[in-house]
Amino acid sequence: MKTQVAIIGAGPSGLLLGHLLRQAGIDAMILERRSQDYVLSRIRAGVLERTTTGLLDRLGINQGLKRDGLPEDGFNLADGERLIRIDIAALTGKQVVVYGQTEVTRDLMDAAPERGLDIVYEAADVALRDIESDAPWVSYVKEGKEHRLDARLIAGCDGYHGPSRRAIPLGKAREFERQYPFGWLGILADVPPCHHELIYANSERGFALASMRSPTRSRYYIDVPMTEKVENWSDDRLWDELARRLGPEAGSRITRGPALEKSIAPLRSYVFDTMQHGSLFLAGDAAHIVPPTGAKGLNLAASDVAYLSDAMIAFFTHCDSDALAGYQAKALARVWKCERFSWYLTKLMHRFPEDGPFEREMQIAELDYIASSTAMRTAIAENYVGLPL
Ligand code: FAS
Ligand code: PHB
Repeated sequence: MKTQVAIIGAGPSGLLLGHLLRQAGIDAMILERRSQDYVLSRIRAGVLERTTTGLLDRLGINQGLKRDGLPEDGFNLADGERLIRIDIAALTGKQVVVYGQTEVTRDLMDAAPERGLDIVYEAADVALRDIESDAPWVSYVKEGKEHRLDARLIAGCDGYHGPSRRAIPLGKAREFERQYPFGWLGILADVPPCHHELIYANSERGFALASMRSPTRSRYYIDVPMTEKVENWSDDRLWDELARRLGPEAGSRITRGPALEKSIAPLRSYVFDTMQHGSLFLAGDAAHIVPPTGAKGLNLAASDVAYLSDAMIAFFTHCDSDALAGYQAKALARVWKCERFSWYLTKLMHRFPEDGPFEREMQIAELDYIASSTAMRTAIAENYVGLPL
């Protein structure tokens, strides 16, 4: 089989890239290791920047977004009893939209057949070949049979654990990593949210986040030590802990219900500073990971794809190799800014076991400054709504 761009991974970055290339008349094929249902069973991000919703609008794959997306004018930082509101609409003129990654992924998958975007699910043993040549190819096994897909370019959109990044010789890249001593225990439940906007809370007992998916479906998180096991947390124990950490006001408004999903996600900052190697291009979690505190994971994957699709379209339609060569620098510049913002909010809103009273006073002083300074809230708002491409 032959295509112009072989895409590894049917997560948000692979699907968005596939659709943008198809819209420009460029052939693309996606190889996904898991089944469609498995990919859709993941509960991940929930906040979309304007750059991400802009891509869905550009593709015309925005019916669900328009129907069910919740535009948000602000979000809140809770520090004990104090609630500091970041009025993103007033400070930046922009909003974010709450619309689940699961819904985005489903909309992109559903639109694929009618737009001629081929997705091979349950493609096992994907291996990248001759990536340093102009004729790279990918081998994979489907229903026990070996297959070969020839392409002009390969896009590694296979997440942190995928094969694409590992296909790049380590000597060609630098790795930057910060592991955090805690993970996020999340719960999804069909209960109304305790507040109409997101609340990030830094409490004596630790971090909590009150988020939502719809007026009747909520998503909450607390931080737990990385050694923690989800089975140690009954729904009741988690609801009790959320009420304590979100404070008397928001905590008292929590509606409890059975968990639809409960899982622990590790927190990590990671950058692999080579996003092109020969004919292989990395995008999304395959090249970088941010802690979810800044709601940047999915949005950074989308901005990579905005840059990469433009470069690939210029290459295939105008033989513009410079556009391809320019992808990495553009993407990495935005990656590092989002890494900084996600690390900054994580430092501000979590209690680190190694921190002492001085570090805590630093958090309090920082929150005091945010509460008193429009300039500081504007800086946070600009980063939260999404930096321009
Ligand atoms: P993805 O990981 O989404 O997609 C990669 C795809 O490649 C997957 O479908 C995978 O099955 C496939 N793949 C892997 N290996 C393969 C192989 N060998 N062959 C073929 N296919 C292969 N962000 C937030 O903003 N808020 C959150 O709350 C949040 N929670 C998260 C929780 C978890 C557990 C994780 C891992 C991430 C979370 N994120 C969150 C970040 C998340 O949104 C990611 O940034 C986003 O999924 C990145 O999208 P992709 O780059 O497409 O990678
Ligand atoms: C979510 O709704 O899942 C969510 C929202 C904001 C974050 C992280 C996760 O920062």
